[in-house]
Amino acid sequence: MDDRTTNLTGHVDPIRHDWTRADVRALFERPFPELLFQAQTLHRAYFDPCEVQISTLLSIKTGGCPEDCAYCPQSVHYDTGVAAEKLMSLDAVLKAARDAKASGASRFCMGAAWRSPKDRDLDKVCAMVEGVKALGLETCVTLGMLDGGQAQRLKSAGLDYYNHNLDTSPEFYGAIISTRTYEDRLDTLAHVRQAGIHVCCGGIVGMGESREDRIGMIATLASLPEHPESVPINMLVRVAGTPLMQIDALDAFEFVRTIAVARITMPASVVRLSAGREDMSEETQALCFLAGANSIFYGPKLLTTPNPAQDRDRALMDKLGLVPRL
Ligand code: SAM
Ligand code: DTB
Ligand code: SF4
Repeated sequence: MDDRTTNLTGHVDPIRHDWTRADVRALFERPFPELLFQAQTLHRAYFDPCEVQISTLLSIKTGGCPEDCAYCPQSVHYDTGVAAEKLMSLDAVLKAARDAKASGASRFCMGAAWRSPKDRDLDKVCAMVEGVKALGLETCVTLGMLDGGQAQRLKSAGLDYYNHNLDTSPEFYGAIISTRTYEDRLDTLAHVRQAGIHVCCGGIVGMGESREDRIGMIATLASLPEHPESVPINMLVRVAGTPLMQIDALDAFEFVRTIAVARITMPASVVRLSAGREDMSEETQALCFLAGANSIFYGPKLLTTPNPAQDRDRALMDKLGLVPRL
């Protein structure tokens, strides 16, 4: 494993994989101006701070999921009004991918509400990956748990990224999901890595977890043998019918802190300001970009819930002088 990365200034910097909870806690406790300065300094060492990577999401298989993730509108365990659908056709997926490319996305992320894919379904997803890649887009899928062979098949189809979130700390995980374990998640991440696919892995905040849980989540991510290339930080979208619908909203500054700590601990990774932007002020989003976020989901829908309209996001990027990363 190569754990050194050349930054934009040409220096070879060590990327740390030994972040303790005490280290991460100390970052969370820094005065806000110091935390943001540190995050910005590292952001600039590895990236152009004006560039934002743009991904578009498509739910290729919606609803009816057997897992009981307490945040998720697609679980069969909760009555959220999301109907179970079949896997989309290849043609419909490619049409959505063409539209996403025309709108300026560089990556197309396909999500399926599965615990893990069946072999027959995986063949169909592999064909989607091949087709989307042929359009000149980067490909990402999130299909639930994978074994080593399944990861290899996706790699052979040309998959660039696999999204599989740790979601929270190991301690809080059981309060959110009972149908799988943290170890299951880590096992899939290892299979994805072993297959040579880039890892997209982050979590959700605002689920009623404590700061210690946010610390535990970031410390786990930043202590993986290789940092995920892409780290989505989601603000919980509170969906009616899910057990987390009544949870108090997380303070916006705590969300910005979480982004900053992800940036500092995983400086060469792309940090995505993911779900939750629909209810976030422009000012909070701007603070997230200042704290080191450099990616968004673009387009009016996430998987099943709303995301800001494209003209709103274009206007925000223009106001801030941000440009899509090509
Ligand atoms: N079923 C697969 C899995 O769980 O890995 C893939 C799809 S799942 C919907 C992808 C991710 O979406 C979850 O890991 C979670 O982090 C995020 N997510 C789901 N519902 C959310 C919500 N209400 N608010 C924020 N993020 C959410
Ligand atoms: C991720 O971290 N966030 C995205 C993507 N990976 C797959 C999903 C957000 C889903 C929000 C709830 C919904 O729209 O259903
Ligand atoms: Fe299923 Fe994924 Fe939703 Fe959990 S997060 S219920 S695994 S779709």
